[in-house]
Amino acid sequence: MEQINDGYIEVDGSLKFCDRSGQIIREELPPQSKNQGWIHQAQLRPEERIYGLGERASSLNLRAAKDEQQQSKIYRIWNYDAAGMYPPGSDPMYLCIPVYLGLHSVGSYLIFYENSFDANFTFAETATADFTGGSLRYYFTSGSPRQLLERYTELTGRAPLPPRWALGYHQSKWGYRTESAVREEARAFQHQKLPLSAIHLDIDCQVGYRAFTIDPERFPKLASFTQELAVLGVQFIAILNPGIKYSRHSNLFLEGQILDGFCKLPNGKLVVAPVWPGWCVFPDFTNPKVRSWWSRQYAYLLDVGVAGFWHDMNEPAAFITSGDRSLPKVTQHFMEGRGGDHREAHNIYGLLQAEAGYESLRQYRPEKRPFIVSRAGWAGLQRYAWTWTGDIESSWSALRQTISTIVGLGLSGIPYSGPDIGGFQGNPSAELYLRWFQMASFFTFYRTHSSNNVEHRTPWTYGEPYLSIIRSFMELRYRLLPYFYTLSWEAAQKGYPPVRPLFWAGSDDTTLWDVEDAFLLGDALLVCPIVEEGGKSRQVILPPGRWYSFWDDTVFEGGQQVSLSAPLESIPVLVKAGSILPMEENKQLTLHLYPPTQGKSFTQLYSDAGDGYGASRLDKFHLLRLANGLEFTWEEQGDYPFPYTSVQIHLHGLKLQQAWVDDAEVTCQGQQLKCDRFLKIRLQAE
Ligand code: NBV
Repeated sequence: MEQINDGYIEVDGSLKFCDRSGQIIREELPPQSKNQGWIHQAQLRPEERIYGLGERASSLNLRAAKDEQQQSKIYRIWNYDAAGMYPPGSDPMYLCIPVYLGLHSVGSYLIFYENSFDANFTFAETATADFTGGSLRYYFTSGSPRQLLERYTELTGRAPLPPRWALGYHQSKWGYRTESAVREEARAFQHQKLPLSAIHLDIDCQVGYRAFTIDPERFPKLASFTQELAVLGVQFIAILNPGIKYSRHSNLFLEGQILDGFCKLPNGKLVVAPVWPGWCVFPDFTNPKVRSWWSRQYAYLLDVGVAGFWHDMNEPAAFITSGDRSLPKVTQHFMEGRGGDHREAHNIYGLLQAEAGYESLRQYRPEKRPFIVSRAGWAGLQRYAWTWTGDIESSWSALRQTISTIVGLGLSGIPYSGPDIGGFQGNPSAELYLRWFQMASFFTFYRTHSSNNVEHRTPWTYGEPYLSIIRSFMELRYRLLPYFYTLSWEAAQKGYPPVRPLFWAGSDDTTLWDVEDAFLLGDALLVCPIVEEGGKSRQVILPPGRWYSFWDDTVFEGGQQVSLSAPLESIPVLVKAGSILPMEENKQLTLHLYPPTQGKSFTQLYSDAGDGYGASRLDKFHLLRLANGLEFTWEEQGDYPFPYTSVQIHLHGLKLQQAWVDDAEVTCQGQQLKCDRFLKIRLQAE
């Protein structure tokens, strides 16, 4: 018996991981070898749920999904381009990670296999990991979901703080071809009085779809254009695919050849496959020299003001009509000097490209934080990039699917992700786009994007009343930025994903284990999207505690199923009692207090300049429930000056009668009071 931190391991051919009291958390069967790989199995308890495996278009609890024969679904770990459209249920996806979280009546644990080979996972009576190669090296940890994510990201890395603008709204379209089209789009946002933080330029801005190009004929003055957009508060994001045109007229091809940096077959010939630019060769990102060469390519685009990059097609994807749609498995890779082939390198290809991109942005623009969105990745992608859920079809079931996919990514260590709002392929109805938009207002990556063969899609495409409702959600998103940004800081510190499953609020509450049509945003907000056409109300099972309607302060007691109304104008959003929700508008900070039912609660607010690596501050708020009201204290920490010109307190749930700021009585305006900075506020309320 081997003592470990939170319990012990028993070795008797099988391996038992126990908690301190001796209860089994996980029981593994002896590993078996199979061809060049191996099979690793563990007993699952009847009630056990499984989450994770990176990006999945499946049920949140991966064990619940069945294939057409009603057998347990097989999840493949092999990054895969769905090529233009995928429906819910599709597998594999673009960003697979061999990590999962198990949750049962004794506790929860996380398993991460440090092996990038192709593998199949199934979760029936046993959890089976069937790897086609590589060694059996894995990490086990048990604890609450919070602890699991903290430890997993201690191992694989945490997402650095993004630039604050990245948490705003992004507009994208496969189809922006010219400077004037992009200018018109940015101005239309202004004209429609809609906030906009970034515009994404897809492959149509390029010359012959080639990486690191932006057509100078169609974007004649790029440096002044990116500047012009920046003045409007809009960042310019450019797409990049890893395939390099196989042509002596391509500088990148010549440079990469001199470096001997492209992937080759065992016979020494270049691997050549069709992608957007035509026949392409593929940089071998497993070679540090290739990564540093690739890194240098971003420099001139950074110099002309490109703010961030969008890595597409990096599974890597090729236009091959069947099979893996990628490079041949025999493709040779440098593998940091030890040599290997595509069977091992495939899943880490996008990750290493993202590393090269991230290092480039750190090196060539050190005063700003990198922003990269990558379609493919593997464990640790969070250190370098955000992701989006690719080419999902435009349907109600796809809207619903998005919730599980994003929550599952978060539980796999990837905190920043979002869908193409409205779906990539197809034309959503006005209602579908609106409901999708409302939901996405609470995801970290907030972007409308759509295919080149569908109608142009913007927040104003469907006219009224949709436009006004969307505007109100966008405005809400921007008011919530202090909250989002603090969640980002928390993700950087602890690895907690901002978007969480409901069981995050109480993992021993079995009724929450399968909730996949609602999610938590941080600890304070519970978001219940409308996932059905015509839906005007919905049910949700509430985690323990008291919850307030964000919209009208209606009180709901947790631990039960409640019915919530959802007119077209809104989706149900609830706030947990004890939360302090920081919201901003015109440099004014409003602290929304939701009293704890009893005792104390604690909230932090993180602020800094929004970009760069300068000073920061933490404002720490304590809320104490008293017999006749509340005591609210404020502690400041850090060097960054307080960024707001005024502070307002808004009390929810109790009728505000009298208030004292640092012992001096102040007048209240209804439920609100204005104040400067303070140490202690006493609120008399019932
Ligand atoms: O670059 C075009 C598209 C892009 O719009 C989409 O977001 C990516 O997921 N890209 C895929 C390549 C072509 C897909 C058919």
